[in-house]
This record gives sequence, structure tokens and C-alpha cells, in this order.
Amino acid sequence: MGADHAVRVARRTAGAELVAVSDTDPGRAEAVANPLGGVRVIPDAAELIADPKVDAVLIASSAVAHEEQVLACIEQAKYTLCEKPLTLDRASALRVVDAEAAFGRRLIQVGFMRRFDPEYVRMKTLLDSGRFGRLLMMHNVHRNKQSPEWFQTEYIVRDSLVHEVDIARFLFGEEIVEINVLTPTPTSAVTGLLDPQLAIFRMSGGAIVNTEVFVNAQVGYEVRCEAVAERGTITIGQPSGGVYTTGVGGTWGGEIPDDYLVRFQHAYDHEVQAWVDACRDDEVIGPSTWDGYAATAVCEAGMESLRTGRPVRVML
Ligand code: ISE
Repeated sequence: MGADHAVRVARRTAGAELVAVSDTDPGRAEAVANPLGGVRVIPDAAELIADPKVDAVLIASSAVAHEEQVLACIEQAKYTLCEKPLTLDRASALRVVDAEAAFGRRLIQVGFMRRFDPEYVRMKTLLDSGRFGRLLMMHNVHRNKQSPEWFQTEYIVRDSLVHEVDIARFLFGEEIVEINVLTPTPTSAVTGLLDPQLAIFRMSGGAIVNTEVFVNAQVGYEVRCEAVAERGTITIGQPSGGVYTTGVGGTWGGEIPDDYLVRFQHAYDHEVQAWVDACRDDEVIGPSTWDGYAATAVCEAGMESLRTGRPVRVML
């Protein structure tokens, strides 16, 4: 993700200059920085954050490092885009909220990029127009082709479902008050993983959201959302804009992207451009540390539901 963002900032983001790259593996940082020309490698993230030549910081490190790095950005008063999840648990997320509040104004945008995806933006506009009436239910599909070998069962909630947690809060404009995570007999494609999962959210206004998360679906990267309202439905994520092929023997079909860097490349581009534009105007936009905290709190309840097999109330 960091390597993808480095090229994005250096090559596809107006008004930004990629000054430096940091990684716990200096060789990896060199491999990313060198082809871009004129980009420094600063192995110590804290040193990069404090560097006077660095106006703003994009954090795409492993989530376990986020709290320390975001707190350092606040201490150095640097505008920050922090990839999701904000942190790994509600207590650390709340420490970040409190630190930013103590600083006195927003500095942090959290990297829930689907809010910048053209299809989700269109869905939000249509829902907010009132034309479809009250939103009653939402059906989500979130499929990855395969999960990395380090992926664990709880990461399906904390690292993957977290996107549906944030986008449900964004589309409804409400909090999630209960989560229940169900697990069917797992796929035989991998061992030791409760995959797929079906998560059910109860929204504060009474609506219900269900999400299938399947991180070893073998086919490709599919993210679909159907909003069911009183006077109609809105569906996004259909492979409609793709290239359709026909083959000898009467085969035909579309294309399903391999991963999220392809499916959401425009969302990431819009997200980072909007972040840079805001930084240049001394403003902060998009998902806040409160959004990051709320998503983490819901996921923590979701992981408890996964462990207990019961619905869990979310306390913010
Ligand atoms: C990954 O970290 C992402 O954020 C992707 O959007 C998600 O689909 C994937 O499951 C996560 O691991």
C-alpha cells in the first residue's frame, strides 16, 4: 500500500512533492524511492515525521505502528493521512482522538478511501437526495482472491470488514449499535481461517446491514453494495464498466480485478488528491479520528462476537 501511495504522490497528485520514504526495511524503502528520483530514504519514521522539509505525512505502515506514528505527527503538527485501521483497539484509538483534541484542531484524515470512490459517492448523493426514501437495509459483498499467509480470522473483521463498518456509518449518517458475526463451515481453500464470515450490523435508526466477507474467494476482488430503501434500490460494484470478452466455443465473460489496488485505484487517487488540496488550504477533510475510533470500537465488538457467537452491543 505504501509503495502504491509513493508513486501516487510522486506522479499523480497535483500540488504535492514526495520528499522522503521510510520503512522498517531500508532496502524496501530504497526500492520504492530510487526509481522516483530525488526522494530521500529516512529509515527512522520519527525522524521523517520531525523533518522540517516534511509538511504532511502519509502513514501506510502496519497498523501495529499507527498509534505511535500518528501521535508523533500530532506532536510535530503535521497534516496526516493514516491508512485504515486508525489503530488496533478502541483504547489506543481513543488516545489518538484525545491527543488531537488536546492539540486544538484536526490534523488527521483516516484512509477509508471508499468515501472517495465515484460509485459510493454517487450512492451517497442519491440517498441524501431523499428520492428513494428512508434507507431500510444494505447488502454487501466483500471478496478478496486470497489472503496473505499472515492473515488471521480476526483480521477479516479488523482489516477487511472495517471498510463496510465505515461506509455504513457514512451512508446512513448513523452509528452502529450492535454487531453479530456468523461463520459458515469454512472454505477448504485454506486451513485455520474462519473464512467466509457474515456480519450483521444494527444501525442506531433501526436499519440492518449484512456483509459477506470472503478473503479466499479464489476468483478476484469483488466489492458490491445494494442499498434497499422505501422507494427503490441502488446497487454499485457490478462489473459493468469492465471489458467483456467472447471466446472460441461460445465462451464469454467480463473481467474481475485481482485486488483492491486495481478496483479502488481512482478512490485512492481522489482521496490523496483531496487530502493534498486540503493540506494546502490548511484544512482537514474526510474521515476523522472519531470515525477511526468508532470503526475500531465496532470491529472490537465484532471480534468479540466472532469469539462468543453472540451479538455484541457497541459502546462508544
Ligand atoms: C486490505 O487491507 C484493504 O484495505 C482492502 O480494501 C480489503 O479488501 C482487504 O481485505 C484488506 O486486507
